[in-house]
Amino acid sequence: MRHFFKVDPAKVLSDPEVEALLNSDTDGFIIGGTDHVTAENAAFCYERFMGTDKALFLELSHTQMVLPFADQFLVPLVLNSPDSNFIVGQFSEALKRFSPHVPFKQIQPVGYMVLNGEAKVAQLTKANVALLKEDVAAYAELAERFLHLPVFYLEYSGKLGDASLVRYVKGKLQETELWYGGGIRSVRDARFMAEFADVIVVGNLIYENFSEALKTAEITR
Ligand code: 1GP
Repeated sequence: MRHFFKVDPAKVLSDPEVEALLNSDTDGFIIGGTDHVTAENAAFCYERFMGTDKALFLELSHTQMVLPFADQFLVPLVLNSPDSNFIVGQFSEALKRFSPHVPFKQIQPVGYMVLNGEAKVAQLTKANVALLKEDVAAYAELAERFLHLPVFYLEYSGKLGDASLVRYVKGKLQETELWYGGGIRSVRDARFMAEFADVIVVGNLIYENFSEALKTAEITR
């Protein structure tokens, strides 16, 4: 099991906080957010973490965020959005624009399941969150067996999800990694979700309770 911090370019972190995150037990950082993310704040944020020897991903929620000096990109395909723009549309537009200079080896597509209907990302993508565990498992199989995606991400941003769903979905995947993110507000929550997910992602807790956020990374020890 691995642990990543999701760092929002639109939110403020002091230099000592960045230092503490870099020195924490986390396995890596995802730079990304839903609101107010611009090329400028994404670049500023990414550069503060660039010296790390941990994993460092730039999550592209829109194409203006492409930074030429970034190394590893995550491209979220929101599989349960009815709007194909959030699945492949905006990225095919980007390929048209940037081809033939697209560093495909540095890009990981991520099959996203947006599951908290109250989250901004759910509203933006109009994700269908009224899903049974069998529906989510079918998306997981689609992600692994049909689309061959390296990562399937259960995204509950802002709310702790259903651990029995995480376990059920994990049982359907063999090669595709299962990432879980959303609502982890304590070490206890982190352990709870880490039992079944290959990766847990801690976001808002960084800005709400910094010392507890750091402690969630200690579960990797
Ligand atoms: C967001 O899943 C992550 O993509 C983290 O969610 O901010 O609720 O921790 P939280």
